[in-house]
Amino acid sequence: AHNTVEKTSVTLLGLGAMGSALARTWLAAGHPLTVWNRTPARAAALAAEGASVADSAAEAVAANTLVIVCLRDDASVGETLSGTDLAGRDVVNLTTGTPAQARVRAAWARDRGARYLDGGIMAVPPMIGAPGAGGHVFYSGSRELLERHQDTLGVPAGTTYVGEDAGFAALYDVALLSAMYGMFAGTAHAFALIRKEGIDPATLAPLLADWLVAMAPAVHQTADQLRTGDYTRGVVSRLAMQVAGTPTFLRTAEEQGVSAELLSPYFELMRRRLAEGGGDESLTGLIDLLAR
Ligand code: FVH
Repeated sequence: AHNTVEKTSVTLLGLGAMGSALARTWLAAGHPLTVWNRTPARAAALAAEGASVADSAAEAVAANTLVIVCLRDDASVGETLSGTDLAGRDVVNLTTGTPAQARVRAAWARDRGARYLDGGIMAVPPMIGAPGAGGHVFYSGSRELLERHQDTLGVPAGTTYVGEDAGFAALYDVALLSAMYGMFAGTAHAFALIRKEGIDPATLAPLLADWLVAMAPAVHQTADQLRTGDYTRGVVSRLAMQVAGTPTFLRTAEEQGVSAELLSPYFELMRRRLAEGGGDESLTGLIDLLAR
C-alpha cells in the first residue's frame, strides 16, 4: 500500500484525455488529489479511484497549494481561473499555448499572488506514467517552483527545465511538435506513393521508421552550421545536387497519382536558396528564408 502521508496534495483542473492520464499517475503514486472538470461526469471514474471531486474550480483551487491546470487552450485557462483565489498558490499550467500567451499568463498569475510555472507536455496520454516511454515535460518560469515540486511533477513524466522565461516551455514544445508535423507530412506522402501499387503499408513502416531515425542526427549538423554561420561546414549532400533531384520526386508523385502539395513548398524554398547562391550549402540556408 502507498504511504500517502508525505505525498504532496495536488489540485488538478481539467480531466480531458491528458488530465485524466495525469490524475491516474498521481493517484497511483499516492498523492491526495482534488479534481475539477467543467463537465462533472468526467470526474466520476476518478472519484471511484480515490480522487476528491470539487464542485467548482474555486473550491478545487482552495483545497491545495499546488494547482495543476490542463485544459484545452489558454482561453479556457483564463475562464476557469478567473473566478478563483490564486493568492499563495503554486500554479503549474500544462495547457498548450503560445510563448506569448504563457508570458501573459505568468504575469496574470503573479498579479493575483500566485507563483507560476509553465509546462509543455511532450507525450501523448499513454506515455504518461510510463517510465521508459520517452515522455517528458518542458518547464519554464520559476525554477524554484519546479525544484520545490519536483517529486510530484516528476511522477507523470520526466521534467526538463528550459529557462526563467515563462514562454520558453511553449516555445520548445511548439518547435518539437512543428518538426513532428513535418515528419508526419513526409510519411503521409510516402504512404500515398506506395498505396496505388497495393504494397502492404506494414512493409514500408519499419523501413520508414529506420530511415527517419538514421536521418535524425542531421539536426546536430544544422545546429552547428547555424552557430558558426558556415552553412557549408561538413556538408554531405549539396543543395545544388538536391535541387537537381527534385523533378524526380515530383515526377514520381505524378506517376503514382499523388499530389505533391506537401513537398512543393519545401522544394520551392530549396530552389530560392539555390538561386541566391547557396548551391554548396546543405539545407540550413532555408531557415534564413523563413525569417519574416
Ligand atoms: N492529448 C494529447 O495527445 C496532447 C498531448 C500533448 C499535450 N496536449 C495538451 O494538453 C491539454 C489538454 O489536452 P487533452 O488531451 O486533455 O484535451 P481534451 O481531451 O480535449 O480535454 C480538454 C479539457 O479542457 C476542458 N475545457 C475546454 N474548454 C473549457 C472551458 N472553456 N472551460 C473549462 N474547461 C474547458 C475540457 O472540459 P470538458 O469539455 O470535459 O467540460 C477538458 O477537460 C491541451 O492543451 C492539449 O493541447 C494533449
